[in-house]
Amino acid sequence: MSLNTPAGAHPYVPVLSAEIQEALAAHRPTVALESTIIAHGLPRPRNRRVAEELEELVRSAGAVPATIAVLDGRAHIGLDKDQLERVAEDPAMRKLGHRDLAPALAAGASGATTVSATAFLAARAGLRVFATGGLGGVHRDWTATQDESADLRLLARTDITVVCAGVKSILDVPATLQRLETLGVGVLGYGTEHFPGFYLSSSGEPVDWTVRTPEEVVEVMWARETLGGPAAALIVANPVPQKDQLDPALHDRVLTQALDACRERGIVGQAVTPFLLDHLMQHTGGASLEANLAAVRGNVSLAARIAVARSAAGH
Ligand code: PSU
Ligand code: MN
Repeated sequence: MSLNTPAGAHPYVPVLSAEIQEALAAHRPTVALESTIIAHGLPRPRNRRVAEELEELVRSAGAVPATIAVLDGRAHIGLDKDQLERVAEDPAMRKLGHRDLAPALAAGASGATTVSATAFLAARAGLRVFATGGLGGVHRDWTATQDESADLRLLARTDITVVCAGVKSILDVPATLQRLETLGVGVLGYGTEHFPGFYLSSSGEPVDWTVRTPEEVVEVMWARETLGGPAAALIVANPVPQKDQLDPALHDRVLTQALDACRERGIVGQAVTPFLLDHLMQHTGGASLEANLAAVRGNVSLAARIAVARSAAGH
């Protein structure tokens, strides 16, 4: 599949930055980064600095970053400085899951991409490693609302390695792990026998497989590619370092309040996740934000090391 976008290419074909095109052609390491965390998951103006910092982390590890977003009806894989700034600052940026991509392109709209939209666009462009904070998943009140992030189903159909700090702890973690098993999405604990808890180093739930180095992750990716079979993502669940985690007692107390506030205000759909993340930040004196950032930084660095190890291994 060719994704080069020569002049005159159809505007619905994703645009790869020149740097990403060159890196892919030369089999140099690349890392996809999502933009919803920038536009809707972090407060302004810090979000812009974080967006730049994450790209810098990838570069300093020897890989090429590709932040992914939709701008004026075109899907971009790899943003320049002005485009990245726009994602962080433009209040008109919508939140786009995979299903929103076609309507957004057709309408000429702009939006940040969630894990589902980013993973899809990244894999389509030939990127194999993707870093985010925490995945979406099954919400705690699923039986009443049926709210399950589209991230899960998309990852069940997409060949990509996603480095994350587990799923957001605002979710029903055991139910989400169960869904991942049903959907055939592989889960590796990175340096841990427990699934991470996003703001917390551990969710308390066990994982079946543990790896300890980027090379071991690459070996699993290689084994999957060689085996073949239906497409599915591989999750590398990388815990936030214990020294950077949110105090578990504070986490549990504030999360209960946040979930109550969400229900009382009748917040539903796409607004739920940004509301809960923001509520936690406000009511932990910013501590949840620091834990979130520590998790994202760790994931981005690890993703870059995996991408570099994969290139070095020649696959
Ligand atoms: N990780 C973070 N912050 C975020 C998200 C992930 O640290 O804001 C975003 C991702 O884009 C993820 C989305 O795909 O939250 C899930 O939203 P929902 O539950 O509405 O599917
Ligand atoms: Mn949802």
